[in-house]
Amino acid sequence: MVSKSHQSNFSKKELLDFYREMLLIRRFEEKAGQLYGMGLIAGFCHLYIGQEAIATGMRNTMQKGDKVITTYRDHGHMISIGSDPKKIMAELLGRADGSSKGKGGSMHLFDLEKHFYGGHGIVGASVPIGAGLAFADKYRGNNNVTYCYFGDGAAHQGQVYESFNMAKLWNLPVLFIIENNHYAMGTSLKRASSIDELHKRGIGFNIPGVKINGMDIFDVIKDGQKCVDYVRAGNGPMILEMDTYRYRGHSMSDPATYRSKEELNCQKEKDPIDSLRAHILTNKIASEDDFKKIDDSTKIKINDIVEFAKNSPEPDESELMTEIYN
Ligand SMILES: Cc1ncc(C[n+]2csc(CCOP(=O)(O)OP(=O)(O)O)c2C)c(N)n1
Ligand SMILES: [Mg+2]
Repeated sequence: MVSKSHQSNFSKKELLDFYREMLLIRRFEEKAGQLYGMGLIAGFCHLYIGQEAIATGMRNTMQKGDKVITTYRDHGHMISIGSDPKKIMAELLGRADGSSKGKGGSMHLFDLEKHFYGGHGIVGASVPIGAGLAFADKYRGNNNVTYCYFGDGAAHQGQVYESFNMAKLWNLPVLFIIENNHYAMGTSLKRASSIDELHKRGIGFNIPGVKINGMDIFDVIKDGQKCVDYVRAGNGPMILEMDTYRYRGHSMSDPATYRSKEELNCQKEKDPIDSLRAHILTNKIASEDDFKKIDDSTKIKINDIVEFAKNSPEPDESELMTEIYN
């Protein structure tokens, strides 16, 4: 269990809101997994289970106008930024009421109004695009920061380093946030990387980096906030390596036989949602009864989300060739 002094800075409402949001993401993902198994979701689907503290924690450091861009493991980030989960689920089911009218699917979520710029299926693609978003803000002379997420596997891509160079050269207001869940599909970081501390990958570009415990929402917020402040103050980019773990396989077709049960169970002991709940209960900030209410209302919310998505029609045939590259 987590036990650090900075936890006490949050009100009961804030703490329960963190819990509520992370639980919503987890239950949403579990439901998406079930619906995939039932054949209601087609194509690829990558779940965020285990990594919830990163999206929820970093969202807590954001200001109005800040942007988010991420990979195909995007459901949790889009929920966290305040997009309607009903539209997200409808998008997963390829329905007309989906956030991209059912044409993007799980990997290509997008919400311009919330400054959420996707959802990208190409490994590493969020990085140059994220640097470009930050360039636009710098050019416009505003105070916004771009939160640019990518994985440990993506951290080996050439385009990432071209972007690092330009981002530092022009001191762009971008946070490069590596969600290091230690696996890229079935390949462990240990087998693929010459160093295991990915936050040091910016040294050659003069970009500072830190490693953050991504399983602890309090660490994410505390350490993440320092980095955001540094970038927002005009110092240029920073690299945040979030140490995390995904509980499920890479995507729905991956039984994850490349890692041991012991390894998985060891990681689950650090579960971000359970730890927060334990912290709140131990410190008598809220009661079991408060949690039961949240757990029950989350169940109802998920049912409503699924009903909405299932009842949404398939996109009309006339939509087939609109808003796509052809
Ligand atoms: C350019 C490119 N190469 C390969 C792939 C196939 N691919 C999809 S996900 C993935 C692994 C990426 O792992 P990581 O960056 O650690 O992200 P995670 O899935 O762990 O969140 C690969 C190789 C791809 N989509 N794009
Ligand atoms: Mg990974």
